[in-house]
Amino acid sequence: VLGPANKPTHPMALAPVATPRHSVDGFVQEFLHELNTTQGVTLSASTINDQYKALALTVRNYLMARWLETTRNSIKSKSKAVAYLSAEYLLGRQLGNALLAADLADIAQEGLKQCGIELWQLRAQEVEPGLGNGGLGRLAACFIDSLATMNVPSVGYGIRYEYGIFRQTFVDGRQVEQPDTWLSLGSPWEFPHPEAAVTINFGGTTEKYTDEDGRERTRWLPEWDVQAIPYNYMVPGYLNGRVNTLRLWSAEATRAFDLQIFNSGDYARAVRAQTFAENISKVLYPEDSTPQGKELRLQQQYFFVAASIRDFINQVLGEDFDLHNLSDRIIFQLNDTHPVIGVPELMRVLIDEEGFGWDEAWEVTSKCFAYTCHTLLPEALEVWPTELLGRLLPRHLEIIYAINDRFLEQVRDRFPGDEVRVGRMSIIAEYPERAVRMAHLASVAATKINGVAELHSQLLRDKVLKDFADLWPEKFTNVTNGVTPRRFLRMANYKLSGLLTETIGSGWVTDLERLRELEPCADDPEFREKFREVKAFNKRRLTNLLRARDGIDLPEGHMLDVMVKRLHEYKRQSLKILHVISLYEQVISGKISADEITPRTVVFGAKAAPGYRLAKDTIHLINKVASVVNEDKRLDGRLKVAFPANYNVTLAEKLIPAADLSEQISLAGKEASGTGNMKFALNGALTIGTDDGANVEIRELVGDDHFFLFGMTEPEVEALQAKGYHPGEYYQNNPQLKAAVDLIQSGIFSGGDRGTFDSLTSSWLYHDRFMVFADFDSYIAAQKKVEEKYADQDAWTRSAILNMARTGYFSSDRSMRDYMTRIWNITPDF
Ligand code: RUG
Repeated sequence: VLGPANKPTHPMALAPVATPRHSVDGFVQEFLHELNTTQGVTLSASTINDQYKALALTVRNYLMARWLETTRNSIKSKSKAVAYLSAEYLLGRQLGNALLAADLADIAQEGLKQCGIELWQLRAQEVEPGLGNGGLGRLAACFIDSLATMNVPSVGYGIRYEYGIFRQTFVDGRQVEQPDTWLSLGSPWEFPHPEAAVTINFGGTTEKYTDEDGRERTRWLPEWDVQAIPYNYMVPGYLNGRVNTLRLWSAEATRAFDLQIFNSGDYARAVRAQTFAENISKVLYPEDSTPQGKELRLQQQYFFVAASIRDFINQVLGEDFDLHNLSDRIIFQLNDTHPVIGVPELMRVLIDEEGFGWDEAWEVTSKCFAYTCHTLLPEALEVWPTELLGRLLPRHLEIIYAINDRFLEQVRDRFPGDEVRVGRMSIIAEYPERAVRMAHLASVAATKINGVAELHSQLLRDKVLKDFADLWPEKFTNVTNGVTPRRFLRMANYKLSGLLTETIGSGWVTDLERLRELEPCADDPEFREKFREVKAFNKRRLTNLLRARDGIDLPEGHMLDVMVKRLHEYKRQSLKILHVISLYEQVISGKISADEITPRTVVFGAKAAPGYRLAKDTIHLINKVASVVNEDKRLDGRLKVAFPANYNVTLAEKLIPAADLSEQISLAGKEASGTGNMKFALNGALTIGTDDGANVEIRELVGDDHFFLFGMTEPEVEALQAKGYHPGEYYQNNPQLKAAVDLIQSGIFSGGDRGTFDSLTSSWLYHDRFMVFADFDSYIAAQKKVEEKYADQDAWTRSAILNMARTGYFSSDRSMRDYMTRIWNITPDF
C-alpha cells in the first residue's frame, strides 16, 4: 500500500517540480508535450477534446509547484485552519479561472494561436461541474476562491457526485430532466487518490463492554461499509502563488466483488452489492431549500463528513497529535445542516476510538464547529426520523440522545418549569414522528451561529432560532454573503474590467471596495459613454451565445430585464410573469398602445426541483406565455420573453454582464440573502427588489435613488398574515391583476384549454402563500419608475455606475474576513 509512511527522499526533490517558463514559447512547448505524452496524439491529428485536455494539463503544470508547496506548508505549519464542510460546490468551469490565477490568459491565447487554435473554442469544450443546486453551492465555490486568494489555511470538503445538477430541457414548454454526465469525457482537473481511501461504516448495532481499565465503554458493530476515495482539486489563489485544495469524496464498494457471494455463484448479487455502495456519490439531490428526507441523502451526508473528519485528523494532524487540542488547529464550518451529523461523529471518534470521557469529548467538540444557517423557510430545516437515523447510524443516535439530555438539563436550569420551551428546543421532535432536528443539534454544538445577511441574521435571532438566541445570545452573529470578483467581474465582464483597470488600476480585483474610486466617473459623460459601450458589447455577446445555444434571437435596443435563480414560489417568478401578462393584456385589449411600452426583453433562467409541481407548472406557464407574446404582431416587437433552458454558472457569466435590470422580488422575510443580486449590481444592473435578504444592504449602499424598492416589509407581511390574508380580495379589487389572471384562465396561452394552468391560478387565488397578489400593485408601480428612468439613458447609466462603484462590500473576500474575525479566530498565512 502506498501511503505517507513510505517517505523516500532525494536532494532534487526539495524543489518539488519545475514550473514551465512563463513565456509563449515555454507555454507552446508544454502544451505540445502534453498533447503528445498524455493525449498520445500529434497536433495535426488532435481533436478539440485532445486540445482542451492538453491545455488544462498545461495550465495545471504551471500551478503544480505552488500547490505542492502550499500543501507541504500546511502540513508543516501548526497554524489553525478552516475545513469548509459543504454537500455542494457549484464550481463553474475551471479553465478560465486557472488561466487567470496563473496569469496565463494572454500567453495561452497567443501560444494557441501560433498552433492554429482559438482559446475560446477550447474553453467552450469544458463541461462545468454542477455539483450544487444554486446559491448555497455557488457560495461555497466563491468562499474557497477567496480563502485561497487571501492566503487562509483551509480545505474544502464535499462529495464528488457522478451526476451533478440535472440538465434541463424543455419539451412543449415543460421541464424535462436529463442526467448531467459531466464526467463522460473525464475531468482533467481532478487528482484521484484511491490509495488514500477511508472506510465508512453504516448500520448494525452497538454494544456495551468493559475495557482493560474497568471502564464502561460502547462500541459500534456496523453492518456494512463503503470506501471513500478522495479526489483533489486545485483551488488557485489569484496571482498570489497559493493553491489550496478542494477534496471531494467518491464512494466505492469495499471489495470489488464480495468474494463469498461471488464464490457461491451469485454473480448478479455480488455486483448489486457494489452498485448499492457506489450509489452514495452517484447523484446530487436536486432539491434547493426543500430537502426530501431520503435515506440516501443521510448516507451521503455521513459519508462525506466522516471521511473528512478522519482525513483531517489522520492526514493533516498525524498520529502524535493530542486531540484535546483539536480546536487549536481546526474549525469545521458547517454549510447549512447538511454536514451536522459531523457533531456526533466527532464525539464518537473521541469517546469510542480515542478513549475520551464524555465531558472531555464535548469540551473539544463544542469548540470545533460553527454553523451557518441559510434559510428562513421552516421546511428547509432538515429533520431525520429517529427510526431512519438509528437504523443507519445507531451509535450516533445514542450520542445525539445523550447530547440532548445534557442540553435540556441546561435549559431547565435556566428556565425552571418552562416545559413548553424545553419541548420547543429539544433536539428531538416528537411530532408528527420522532425525529432529530439538525438545526437544533447544530445550534447546541456550534461555537457560533451565523445568518447570511443582516436581515436574515436578525430574523434567525428573533424567530427561527429565538429560543437559542435567548439562551446563548453571544453565539449569534452575521456574515453577509459575498461573491468572488475574480469570476463574476474580472472574468465574466472582461470589457468592464478593462475599463475599471484603465481608470483606477487593477487593485480592485483583490480589494473590491476600491470600486468606490469610480463614483466621480458617474458624472463624467465620457466614462458613461464607455460604460454604455461595454454594456452594448455584453448584450451582443449574449445575443450571439443565445442564438447558437438556444436558437433564441434577442432584439436589439431592448432593456434586458433578467430574473435568474432557482424556481421557487417564495422567489416569485409568478409575479414577474404576471407583469408580462399584464403588459400584454393591456395592449391586446386596447387599454394602451404598443408604443407606450418600453422595448424590453424579459429573460428567465430557472430550474425546478423535479418533484415540485407548482414550480414546474410555473416554468410551463412562462414558456407558453413566451411563445404567444413573442409571436403577437400587435406588440410591434416591443415585448419579448426569453427562457433559455439549463441555466447554470456558465450561462450566468454571460447573462449577468448584459443585464440592465435585476429582478430580486422574493416576499420579504423569505430569501435568506441571495447572491445573484450582488453579481448584477456589481456588473452595473439596477435592482428592482423587495426589502429582503441582502437586497436591504444593497439598497442601503447604493442609495434609494438607484434602486427600485417595492412591496411589503417583513413586519407588514407578518401583520397581514396575522390579520388574515385573502388573495381573492386583491383579485376582485384590482382590475389590472384580475385581467391578467383571467387572461391565463381564458386559455389563450394553452391553445384554448382553460384548465391547463388551474393548479397555478387556484393556488394564487386561494392560498398565495408568498403573497404575490398583495405585492402586485406595488410591483407594477415600481416597474413604471423603471421605465421612466430607462427613458433617460444618462440617468440610468449614472445609476448603473453608482451601483457598481458602491457594492464592493459584496466581495466574498470581505465575507471571509468577517468569518475570520467573528467566527474562526484565524489569521492568514504570509
Ligand atoms: O436560499 C438561500 C439564499 O438566499 C442564499 O443566498 C444562499 C447562500 O447563502 O443559500 C440559499 N439556500 C438555502 N440554498 N439552500 C438553502 C437551504 O437551506
